[in-house]
Amino acid sequence: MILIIIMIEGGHVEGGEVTYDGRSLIIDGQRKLLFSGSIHYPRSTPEMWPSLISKAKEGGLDVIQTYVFWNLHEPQLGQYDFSGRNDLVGFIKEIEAQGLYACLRIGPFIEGEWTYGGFPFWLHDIPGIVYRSDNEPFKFYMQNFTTKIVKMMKSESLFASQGGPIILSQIENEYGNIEAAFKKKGASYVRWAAKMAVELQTGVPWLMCKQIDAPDPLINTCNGMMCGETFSGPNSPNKPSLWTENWTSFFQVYGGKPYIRSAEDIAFHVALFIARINGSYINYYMYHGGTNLGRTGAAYVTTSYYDQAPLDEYGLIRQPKWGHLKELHAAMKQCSATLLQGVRTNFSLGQYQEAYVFQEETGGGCVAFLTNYDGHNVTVQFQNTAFELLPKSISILRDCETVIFNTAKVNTEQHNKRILKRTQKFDSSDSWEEFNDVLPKMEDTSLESNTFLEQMNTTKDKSDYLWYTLRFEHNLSCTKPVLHVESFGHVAHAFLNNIYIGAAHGNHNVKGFTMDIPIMLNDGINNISIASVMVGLPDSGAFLERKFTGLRKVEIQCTEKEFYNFINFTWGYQVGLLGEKLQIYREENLDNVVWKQSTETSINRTFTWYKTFFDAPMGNDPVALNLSTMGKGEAWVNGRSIGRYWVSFLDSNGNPSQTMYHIPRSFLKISGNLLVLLEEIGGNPFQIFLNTVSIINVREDITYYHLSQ
Ligand SMILES: *[C@@H]1O[C@H](CO)[C@@H](O)[C@H](O)[C@H]1NC(C)=O
Ligand SMILES: *[C@@H]1O[C@H](CO)[C@@H](O)[C@H](O)[C@H]1NC(C)=O
Ligand SMILES: *[C@@H]1O[C@H](CO)[C@@H](O)[C@H](O)[C@H]1NC(C)=O
Ligand SMILES: *[C@@H]1O[C@H](CO)[C@@H](O)[C@H](O)[C@H]1NC(C)=O
Ligand SMILES: *[C@@H]1O[C@H](CO)[C@@H](O)[C@H](O)[C@H]1NC(C)=O
Ligand SMILES: *[C@@H]1O[C@H](CO)[C@@H](O)[C@H](O)[C@H]1NC(C)=O
Ligand SMILES: *[C@@H]1O[C@H](CO)[C@@H](O)[C@H](O)[C@H]1NC(C)=O
Ligand SMILES: *[C@@H]1O[C@H](CO)[C@@H](O)[C@H](O)[C@H]1NC(C)=O
Ligand SMILES: *[C@@H]1O[C@H](CO)[C@@H](O)[C@H](O)[C@H]1NC(C)=O
Ligand SMILES: *[C@@H]1O[C@H](CO)[C@@H](O)[C@H](O)[C@H]1NC(C)=O
Ligand SMILES: CC(=O)N[C@H]1CO[C@H](CO)[C@@H](O)[C@@H]1O
Repeated sequence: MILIIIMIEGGHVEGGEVTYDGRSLIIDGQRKLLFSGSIHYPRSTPEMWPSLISKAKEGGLDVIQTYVFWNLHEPQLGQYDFSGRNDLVGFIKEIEAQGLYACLRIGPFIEGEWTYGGFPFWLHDIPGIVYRSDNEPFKFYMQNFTTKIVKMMKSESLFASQGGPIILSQIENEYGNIEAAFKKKGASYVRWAAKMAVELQTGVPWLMCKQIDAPDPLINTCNGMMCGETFSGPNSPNKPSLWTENWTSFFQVYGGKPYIRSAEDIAFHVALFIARINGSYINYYMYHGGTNLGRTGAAYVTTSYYDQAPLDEYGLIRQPKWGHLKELHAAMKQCSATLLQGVRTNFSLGQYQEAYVFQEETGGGCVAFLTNYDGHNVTVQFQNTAFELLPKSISILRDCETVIFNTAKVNTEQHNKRILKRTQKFDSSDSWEEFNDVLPKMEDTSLESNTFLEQMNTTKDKSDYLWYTLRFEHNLSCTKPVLHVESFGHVAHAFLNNIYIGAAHGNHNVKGFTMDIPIMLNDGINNISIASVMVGLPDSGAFLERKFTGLRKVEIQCTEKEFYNFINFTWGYQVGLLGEKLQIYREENLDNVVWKQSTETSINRTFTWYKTFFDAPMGNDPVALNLSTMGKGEAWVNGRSIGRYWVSFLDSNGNPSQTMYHIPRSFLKISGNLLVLLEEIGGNPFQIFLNTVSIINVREDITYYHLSQ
């Protein structure tokens, strides 16, 4: 109850010693029922943080949870960056200023659909390194970074034990999923990581999520959609049931459809977690997803991240999710004293119906959860009163009498609709200028090798693009040769004798793809150039340091007997595109290349840069580009990347996974904003629209429809 008062009054949270027992976290001697939401600071901008955090607070959250993004903070070994979107301290201080708590998931492996799971790529080149194992080089760098972050938080007095907002920290991340792959070194690594973390003496508990063997005093926690059903509970009776990731939706990949998880379903599982496994901390993953700006998304992950969360990509309230959960939080807070102190009993109310009752031993407080797992309405008798239970729902009864919330009953006021207003079309042909990137020839490349090079180790993640170039003398007799390419990269584009001959791509769920293109060869010398493209680095699995991407095989096939296998030929390599090297997306570098006016013939060109200038839409509404007529590439506004786009990869219904691309307001000035697009497949820039995004409230019985992207 005290917590609620603090929340309503706002202002500074009173930190204090954070401990726990089998029932809950205990902050400054008070038991806590806490609702938490993930908001990742680099997936929005510092200008957006105050409003995101205040909407989270208004939605009934007590805690903001974030990962710490190692590869943003230490892009080069020993060179740190905590500025702008990387201002972790600023983000935590904003949480504190709004009177909320923070949960800091340091990792420093985070997965998180973030490129390379948050690891800086230089880690790959540390001799003898094996990530996330009992391996000395890895442990050295993990400890070094973790220590750096903890010291930074301590020096700003941000742990609750120092009077700050951080009540929990996390070490590692879902390691239980891969621990077995490391055999004995998995278990010893878990023990080392726990000990290392505890020795940093933060004064607040450490968590390990999805880690059933989390050593004392670390708390093992649940991640998933249905922790009320799937969690086997804490690994000690002295630890509380905490849910660190209750997925409000699911991340989206290119080629995939948005995952719509209903407000009713989320509310059901949150209530069940509290009722059935004494849950006292629930975190929504994500509460605000945001945008994978730049090249920060992991393999195939869309630039828009968890747009279906209670706060959408733009930070706008998504109804009915936000409002329904707000009501659930308020209902639970009314009962929190009983939930945290009462004795729980449960009994059957029918074949698919169950009651969970929390009864205070003194004072008489009572809370009941009447659960109906069935898909039909049923009427049950509870304490001599009849209650009608909606299908797949939980009714929450204050004083075990009055229904104060039903998970399946969404308030009809709580609906809204996203409005996209077109403010500009980039259609007049004089508005665009273009530059065709240069196709590298073998003799221009500075790097040669007579075996295929692994892509990530060659690019060092400086670019998504790696060119493989080859010159060979043709002497086969066949008339219908086929270029056959096998790749572990994500996309391949092939050129033969300077002509584009085609592309192919893989998808998130299958490693690798093949491409077969009928070709015509010149007599004598022929040139092949293949661009192998990554759409983010992998972010999961054991032995990430050994992952192999890029081309695996290139052949020209005639007949079964007559073919060239180019695997042992000498190939020339070029990392990245010329425009990237010259950074022509920055205004000061535009003159590094010669741009020409775009015309109607500029449509559908591969590896072409387009630039134009535009004025910001009036007002403060969020801004987005509709790139529905483009193919695949990356976009920059005033020199800052707003992310990769990939519109040509259609989902199983024939729709692009993402057409709207967020331009954070703070990237814009009033007029003369430079927009640069790198288009790799072919698109039409004359049909691009600038939009503002807003929401209006609508009543369900009048009009309500889910607006997809
Ligand atoms: C991290 O390692 C560097 C040397 O690589 C050292 O200078 C620094 O003090 C270490 N930091 C911590 C916090 O251990
Ligand atoms: C929840 O608390 C009750 C006592 O109130 C206890 O019997 C039960 O084992 C606990 N459940 C879990 C999953 O911890
Ligand atoms: C109480 O709940 C537990 C766990 O959900 C279940 O195993 C048990 O059968 C329930 N008890 C009764 C009496 O329904
Ligand atoms: C359940 O009951 C409600 C009214 O209490 C009604 O609106 C709804 O249609 C019923 N649902 C089913 C599946 O019978
Ligand atoms: C990675 O590239 C370096 C050269 O930059 C090379 O020495 C090393 O063997 C490569 N490692 C792997 C695993 O391919
Ligand atoms: C045919 O071309 C391949 C590849 O250029 C070369 O290895 C081979 O020696 C050539 N064969 C003849 C008969 O010229
Ligand atoms: C292949 O590349 C070489 C060297 O750049 C060039 O001289 C030759 O004209 C090219 N051949 C074709 C058919 O493009
Ligand atoms: C390529 O070279 C390797 C090592 O020399 C050899 O084992 C392999 O058979 C060669 N492959 C082809 C297709 O010539
Ligand atoms: C774009 O060009 C490709 C060949 O490069 C062609 O297959 C495709 O039909 C063209 N698309 C449009 C819309 O013109
Ligand atoms: C994006 O633009 C296309 C036409 O260029 C249009 O059909 C589509 O509806 C627009 N998408 C949105 C979400 O406005
Ligand atoms: C780990 C986990 O809980 N996964 C579940 C996530 O939710 C979906 C849909 O409810 C389930 O299918 C998964 O099993």
